Amino acid sequence: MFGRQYPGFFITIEGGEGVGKTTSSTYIKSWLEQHGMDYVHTREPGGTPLAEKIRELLLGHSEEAVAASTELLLMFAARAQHLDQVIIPALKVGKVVLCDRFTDATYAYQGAGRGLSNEHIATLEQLVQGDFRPDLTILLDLPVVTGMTRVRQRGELDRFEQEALTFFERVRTAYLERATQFSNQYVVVDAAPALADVQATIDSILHRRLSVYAGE
Ligand code: Z5A
Repeated sequence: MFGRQYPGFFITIEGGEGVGKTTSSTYIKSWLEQHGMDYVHTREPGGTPLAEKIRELLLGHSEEAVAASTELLLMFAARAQHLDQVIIPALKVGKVVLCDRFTDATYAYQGAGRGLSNEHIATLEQLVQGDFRPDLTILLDLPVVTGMTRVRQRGELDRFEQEALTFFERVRTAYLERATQFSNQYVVVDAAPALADVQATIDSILHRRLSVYAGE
């Protein structure tokens, strides 16, 4: 059920803009602490000093247009470093790794959003991570317009957040399609209800998927 390759457990949080990934990660961290689990919380792109520099390149605004293939390669360059330095070492010693976004985001944003081929993404995925995949992906799902309203209330928009609504509709559709295709990995959570209801749903998912791991 867990740790297909390593003794630890790898959880990823995915979803479009404004769905509440950071808010939910904070809730999951406190859940893991309450249940006495040793965990590492990290994010993509980023998670190591080098990968965080790549994140700045990817999210910052620049005069020079960023080619879609450059964006794709930078995502995987950051991921290779992150896997090597943080994710795999933590899983090897039996920790839970909680990661805000991972390769599913690449399929959604660079694949469906930018229109790059899924075959090319799969080739890079295989090169960088082999058969390694998340044990659990929590996909927070929300209508795009609702999510963008939340993001605009939050403040200044990064380079991705300035894309058109149609871009984010493609991203959302791709996520939902992947959730159907990889139903063992994914759990889809409706992110529209009040925060307490979203957290109650996440609580039951964690109990179901981590109870063996927590020794419950
Ligand atoms: N990206 C990519 O293209 N390819 C890749 O392979 C990867 C990433 C890995 C950075 O990601 C960008 O990188 C991202 C995709 C791209 N595009 N963008 N932008 P990021 O994860 O760092 O950025 P983000 O999408 O903005 O994540 P975030 O900061 O976690 O935002 P969020 O999901 O919107 O979460 P939030 O800040 O917790 O919630 C947003 C607001 O809604 C906030 O004010 C909350 O208080 C509020 N909120 C949350 N839940 C609720 C509920 N239930 N009701 C009402 N209000 C709520």
